[in-house]
Amino acid sequence: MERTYLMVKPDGVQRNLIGDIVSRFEKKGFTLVGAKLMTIPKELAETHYGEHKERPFFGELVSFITSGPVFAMVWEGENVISTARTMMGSTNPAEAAPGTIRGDYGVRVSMNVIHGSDSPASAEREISLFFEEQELNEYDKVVSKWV
Ligand code: DAT
Ligand code: MG
Repeated sequence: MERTYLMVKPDGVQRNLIGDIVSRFEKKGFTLVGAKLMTIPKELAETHYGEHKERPFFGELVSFITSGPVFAMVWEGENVISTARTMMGSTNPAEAAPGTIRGDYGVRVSMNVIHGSDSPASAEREISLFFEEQELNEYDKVVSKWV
């Protein structure tokens, strides 16, 4: 079963959006396999966002993501990586469709509420950056045959 790494960013935590965001993925039919509130160390932030190292906004991105606690999560389900990206909406909240998380709650690209892995390779990489194997829970839900 596919897994993805999702994280409510510091703006989402400050704005009390953890519950709403978790609720959206629960109601959709995905399974939460791991979660924790954490403040990301600078080195981990730089590794996580390594692909953007040369971008002009890299410094701002790292300082924002380390500025307060994030809610780090691993979710499981069929096509969860791409479906979660669809539920998040476009990177720039100004262009994100209404009904998506960024479309409903974001204004600025630099504070866009949520992160989600964009491919199977980045999901695997990001899950192992943020979670130890024993923090992830393997379990079945009775409802799983219905969704
Ligand atoms: P996504 O988070 O949708 O995967 P990304 O990987 O292209 O988007 O960029 C990572 C984060 O960097 C993004 O969520 C917000 C920030 N970012 C992207 N483009 C930016 C820009 N032009 N100015 C400021 N921050 C930007
Ligand atoms: Mg990305």
